[in-house]
Amino acid sequence: MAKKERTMDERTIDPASKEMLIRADELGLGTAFHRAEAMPPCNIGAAGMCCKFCGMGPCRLTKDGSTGVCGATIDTIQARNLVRAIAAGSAAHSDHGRDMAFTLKAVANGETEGYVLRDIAKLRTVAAFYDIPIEGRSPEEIANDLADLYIAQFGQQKGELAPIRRATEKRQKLWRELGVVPRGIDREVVESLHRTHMGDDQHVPHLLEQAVRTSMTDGWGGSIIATDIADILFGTPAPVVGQANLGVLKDDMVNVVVHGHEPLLSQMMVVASQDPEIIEYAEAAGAKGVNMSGICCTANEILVRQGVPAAGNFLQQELAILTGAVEAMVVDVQCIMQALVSLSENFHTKVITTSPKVRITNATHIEFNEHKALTIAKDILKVAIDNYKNRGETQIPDVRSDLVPGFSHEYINYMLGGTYRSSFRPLNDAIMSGRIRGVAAIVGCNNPRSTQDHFHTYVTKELLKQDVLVVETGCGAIAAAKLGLLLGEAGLDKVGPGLREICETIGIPPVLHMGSCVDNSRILTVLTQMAEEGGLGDDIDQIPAVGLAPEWMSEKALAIATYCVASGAYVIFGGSSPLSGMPDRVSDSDLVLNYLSVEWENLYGGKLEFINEADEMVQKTLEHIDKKRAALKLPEYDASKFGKSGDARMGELESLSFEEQQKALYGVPA
Ligand code: NFS
Repeated sequence: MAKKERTMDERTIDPASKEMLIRADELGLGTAFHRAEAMPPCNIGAAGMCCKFCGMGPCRLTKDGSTGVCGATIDTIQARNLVRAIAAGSAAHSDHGRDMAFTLKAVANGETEGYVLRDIAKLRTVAAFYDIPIEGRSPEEIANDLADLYIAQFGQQKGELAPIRRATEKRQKLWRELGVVPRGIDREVVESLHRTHMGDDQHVPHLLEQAVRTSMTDGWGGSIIATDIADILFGTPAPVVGQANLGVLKDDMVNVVVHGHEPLLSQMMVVASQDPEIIEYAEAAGAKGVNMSGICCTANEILVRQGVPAAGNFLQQELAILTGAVEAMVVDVQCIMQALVSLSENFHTKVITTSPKVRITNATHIEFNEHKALTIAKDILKVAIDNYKNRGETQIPDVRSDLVPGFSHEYINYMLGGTYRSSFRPLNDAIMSGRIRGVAAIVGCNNPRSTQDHFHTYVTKELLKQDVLVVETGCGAIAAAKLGLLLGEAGLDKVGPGLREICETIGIPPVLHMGSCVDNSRILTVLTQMAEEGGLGDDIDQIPAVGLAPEWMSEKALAIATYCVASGAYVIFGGSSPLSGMPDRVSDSDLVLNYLSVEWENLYGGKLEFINEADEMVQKTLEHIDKKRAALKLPEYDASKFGKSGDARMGELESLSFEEQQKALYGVPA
């Protein structure tokens, strides 16, 4: 494939990103956008046809029927590559959960600095779920037991991962029958690495079964653990006002951007930035204070809880440095580009690594430790403030959007019914009546090989027009935020008539920002509670819902896709397929791709497909939603039935008889 330099419109739809890419060009500096253009992907590896698991290779299988030196077929190689990616993705999310669990244990035992048990109600709810005694016990005692239970999930060797009991009864039974319930988080990840070592598991269905088992250690393991504990320590999200895009950086303040994933340090940095000692220190340096903002999922963690602005999503990490206005970019784990450090050398920005697990050559390392969290957070901020005087010329794009994030599953439950009758009933009823055609979860990354934010926002906008309620997490949520779709009634002119009625009646944006990528566990919880509420079948695979990652790039995304499939969801991935194989392969040799779409649907009721056209993603989503509606015998979606606000319609209905009301609402007499 020849090198191809793209136009600005092909690189990104985001005006702030365009402005910074022009600045990069003017300064002669490269970014991931430029590097992606300069280096087309290897078409053998990208299609999953390369095996480099041993020293006899790498083997490149470019002809139908060819094998690796050991005799491995292309199907085996593709399945092994997928299992390894899922193991890495699950390891990342789960290790995040492990750090949270150890911190909860330390907080419960008074060994930390700066943290408190903030959401005692959630602590009690979660503990009670696992039969941890709560009555007459202090929050610290309960938290200690919950931390022990969660820590034990990682090293457990036999039995079942405890959080899988949060799935529907039917789903748990299915998993047990299929033998895919994870025994322990670390055990499944290790077994995946073992099985994919040279000379081990070579049977595609058997490998893909382990892919499912391993992915569940993420969605029904580490991610649920991470979300629960983040809520307990930092508060369960509820709607809050925030802002997104590079325009949140401030010319007259010390800009500190936190980037990565674990909220442990970023939350403490937010606390420290408001400390009078730090404000005074910043003022003494000539700034008006410290302006905190975030990139990637750590941005989402502090955005959904405190409304701390998001400077951008994955592809904006370098662009933030290009503003010249960032004193420090403080990173922990995951999604951090090595290029940040060399780029920062052209400016005054300090890239500060903080995790014992992640160092980058030539970055400043200030190691984080939860036992001295507040002190370390202040130390880091002082390094940033000291750097303010070194700031050169800046260019901050005047581009930012307001948004209302913070839709935890607890809040969604509450908002639908109020304090005393919180319930998913109104949501289920809205789907059953056809006001809401179905639900789409649009999640995941940016990828410089796609047009940044284009797929996310195109698919989101098209589905909203079709009365599909959209929930989002991760970098997809930040993309929608930048487009103004997360702002209450401001986005409603772009929404179908039935969904609009619901949004107006409840007072919610048409796109609900549910948090970071580990918070996809919240989406599993919402879907489970919808299934348990009744009227939409008795399990996730019957709900008219689809998951999409239109611009995926990370191994974590593949792990998420797989646990969503195992939970019964249809998942669509945009952009490239790591399993596309040979261009002219005939269907019977597309074993792995077919397995993911056909066999997984037979087994789990969910499936994974790779689709690279945005309109096709929309069309397949709607087809699936309508198929599920038909299977539930719900009325066919008909937008013309709706169009007035909930209140206006209720007024009209009052004059009708009960039968007529039922007919008007559900299309059938009672
Ligand atoms: Ni998810 Fe979050 Fe963004 Fe993708 Fe990276 S930040 S964990 S992996 S790029 S959504």
